[in-house]
Amino acid sequence: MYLSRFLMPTLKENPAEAQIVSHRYMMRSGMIRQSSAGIYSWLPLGLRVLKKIEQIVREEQNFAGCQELLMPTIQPATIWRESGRYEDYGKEMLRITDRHGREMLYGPTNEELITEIFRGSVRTYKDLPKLLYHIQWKFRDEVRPRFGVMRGREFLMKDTYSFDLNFDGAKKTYNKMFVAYLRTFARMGLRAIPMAADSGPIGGDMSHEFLILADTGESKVFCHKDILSFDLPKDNIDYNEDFQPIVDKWTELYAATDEKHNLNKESLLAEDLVSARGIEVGHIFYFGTKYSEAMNALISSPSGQEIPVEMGSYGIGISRLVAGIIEASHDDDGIIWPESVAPFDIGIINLSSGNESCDNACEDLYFRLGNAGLDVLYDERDERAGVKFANMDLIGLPWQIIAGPRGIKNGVIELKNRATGEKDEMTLNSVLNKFARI
Ligand code: 5CA
Repeated sequence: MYLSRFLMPTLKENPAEAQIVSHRYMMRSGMIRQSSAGIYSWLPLGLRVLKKIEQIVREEQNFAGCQELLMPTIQPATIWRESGRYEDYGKEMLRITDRHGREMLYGPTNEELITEIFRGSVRTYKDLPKLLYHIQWKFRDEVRPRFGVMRGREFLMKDTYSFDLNFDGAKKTYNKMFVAYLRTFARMGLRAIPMAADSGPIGGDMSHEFLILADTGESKVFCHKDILSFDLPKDNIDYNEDFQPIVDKWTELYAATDEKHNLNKESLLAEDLVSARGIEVGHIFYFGTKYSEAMNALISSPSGQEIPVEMGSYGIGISRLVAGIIEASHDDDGIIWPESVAPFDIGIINLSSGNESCDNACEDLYFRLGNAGLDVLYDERDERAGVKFANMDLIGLPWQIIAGPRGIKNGVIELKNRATGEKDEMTLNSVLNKFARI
């Protein structure tokens, strides 16, 4: 992509309304644009990151044995009346009436709709377990939407729903998702800590939130300091394994959000207790037969009895993660994207646009890297070097190729690593060799 053609309305100054660093950098780099309170358009740069995160989540869900489907954003009120949540959900639910006077709503979550799909399609324990998920926009009319996409009203969520014959099966599924979540966040360069949490309006009695620690996080959290250095599940994982030992390891040391915090732990753990702030990037729930009983989602058991199916749900805040990753990875100059979610792999800065040999060398690199399957953003604008450097640092691509007339005369460019700031002089060919292999 040529930068001059790319819609990336950068800002030099921090927007007054942006109180935390991720919101400031997302606005300043032109990733998003507010449409109304808590509702955003995703401009090309922001959408690229959103899609990368979505794809990592999708790959990990598929690998764990989940199947993707897609439910609508608009749901009928009738199914929410069946579960009893229509009134309970209160003002957070956006209610809509269609032209026939039918009550509809913009889904804040999908337990009812998936239960309705399940009861219409699965009747016997022989078809269990089932793990179904979708990646879809949600709407919650939050009292205080804030911090940009961190707490939006409209936001993108991955929500998985599980169906099992009995508690044992449901617990195995819960453990599987627990491990899948550790892996998913690790692929984005994040250490998300599972913590005992309140289940709120989703319900149920077993629930963990996954939080990344950040001073700007909205949740107050407490945990044993050793959890912060636990190894993440290994790369080659077998989802038929029993994950109870991994889950036990992560849950036996104390870790809780504010609502679940046990004050006695403060004196008990003393020096070992870390109290910090965190961003909730995922939340998993086991709620047994709460929805299947209310909505009559029955399956025939091995003994021939009709019993309500055991369920759980598992959410990841995909749009919130974009901001969460920035909170975890930035410096004073801008964002530092982990390679796995970066909007482009490499940025090329042409320090002397219009200089024939510089232009030719940059174009050549641009197309050859592109042909090798890399996503490249090429700054060929007629701008001052300082502006180009500042923009490239702000948008945080992992690698920058800096090409000036003096170097090009000798066949070399400078390769800068955004995270470390290290710069290496390299020949054009060695740059190609380095990246054609990633
Ligand atoms: N149905 C369940 C799980 S599938 C559910 O709705 N869980 S949730 O309420 O905890 O939401 C799942 C995730 O969505 C949260 O962990 C959080 O990362 C994200 N999320 C929730 N509310 C917002 C919001 N207002 N803005 C951005 N992300 C949000």
